[in-house]
Amino acid sequence: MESHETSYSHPWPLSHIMGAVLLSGSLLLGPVLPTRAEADTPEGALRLQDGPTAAEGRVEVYRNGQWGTVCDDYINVGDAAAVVCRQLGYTGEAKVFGEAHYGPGSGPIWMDDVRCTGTETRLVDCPHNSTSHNCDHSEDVGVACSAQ
Ligand SMILES: [Ca+2]
Ligand SMILES: [Ca+2]
Repeated sequence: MESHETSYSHPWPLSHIMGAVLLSGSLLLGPVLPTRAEADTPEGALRLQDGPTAAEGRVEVYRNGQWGTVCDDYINVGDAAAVVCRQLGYTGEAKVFGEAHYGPGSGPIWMDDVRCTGTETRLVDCPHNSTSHNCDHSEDVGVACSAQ
């Protein structure tokens, strides 16, 4: 594949480890520190945007203080939908869509070449390229979850 494909081979990119350290620090120190609005949103949080119900929509991930999207490259290789829906608390059937099924997002594309195994706790735990991408928002991933 393209040369940048090798850059994701490390399963724990530094930005991810830093995020985990910052997150655990903020959890420990949270009660004594002044809170900002965005401090309530943990690194790696997900939301579903622009779907017909709250349980489906374009997948957006919170990273580096900003919501961004997920590229559809390789998204069908693993069970990314199951990971997304489980992270959001849905336990039923999960479907994934590429090509901006719920419309294109805006802002950063935080994750490319996402290849979940389906057992990850959070989408950001799935192997992926977090340092570069070759996508645009016409490739934004969408997911449909269901409660049962
Ligand atoms: Ca693509
Ligand atoms: Ca790609």
